Amino acid sequence: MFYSLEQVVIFYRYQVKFYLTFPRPIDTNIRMTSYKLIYFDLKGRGQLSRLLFAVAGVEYEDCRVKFSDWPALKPTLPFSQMPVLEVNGKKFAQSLAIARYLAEEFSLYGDNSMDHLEINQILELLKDFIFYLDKSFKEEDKEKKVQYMKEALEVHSLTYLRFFENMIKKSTTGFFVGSKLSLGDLAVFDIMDYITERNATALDGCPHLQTFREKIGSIDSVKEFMDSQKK
Ligand SMILES: N[C@@H](CCC(=O)N[C@@H](CS)C(=O)NCC(=O)O)C(=O)O
Repeated sequence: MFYSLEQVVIFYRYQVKFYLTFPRPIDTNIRMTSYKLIYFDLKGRGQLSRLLFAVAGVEYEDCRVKFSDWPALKPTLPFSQMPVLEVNGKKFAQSLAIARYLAEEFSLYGDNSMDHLEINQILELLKDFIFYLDKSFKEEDKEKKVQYMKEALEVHSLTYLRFFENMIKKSTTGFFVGSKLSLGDLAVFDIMDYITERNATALDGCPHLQTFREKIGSIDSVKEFMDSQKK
């Protein structure tokens, strides 16, 4: 069956009029992603993800577990450790995997695979440093525990801060990767906060990192978040 041009025009006119008169109803099946971050009431390995939520302005449940509730919660988590991120009720673990996922969701993971490589370089460096903190956390002998923490904060931290200082010194944009804020910047900012809270002079030999810290710390969302974390 063939339609005349006139019939086709009438048909489309009618359709346009119909959609203008009866706009499509809002799809009630579209659901916002719900996030719940589960971690101790500490900065530690959970803080980078909290910072990502704050910078992205995305709502989430910041579930802070009391030490007294931990033994009961531990066996219910994927790898019996925190942080854990629940996405629409499904649980995921490993702090850096969570941070990467959130950064990707919030467009804070750079623009291409080269940016990802540069960001991951920073995250892996961070992991290498955290090894020394973990050495202290896992030690049961009290004297050794204190000694390992001292070494982590006063010796090893300086090595890693120096790496970051050299990287940011070469940056022409003031950011670690590309020309905009990314997970790489937030990861370095977060570890600097952790270290300087425990070793106030750690950044003394790192003028570029100090400038970087001021720059990131003065971003409204970061400043508001950091102020909210002071106890
Ligand atoms: N590689 C894991 C390590 C997780 C981890 O060591 N979590 C610690 C807190 S920072 C924990 O859950 N400790 C309590 C326990 O193991 O019972 C990650 O990055 O998430």
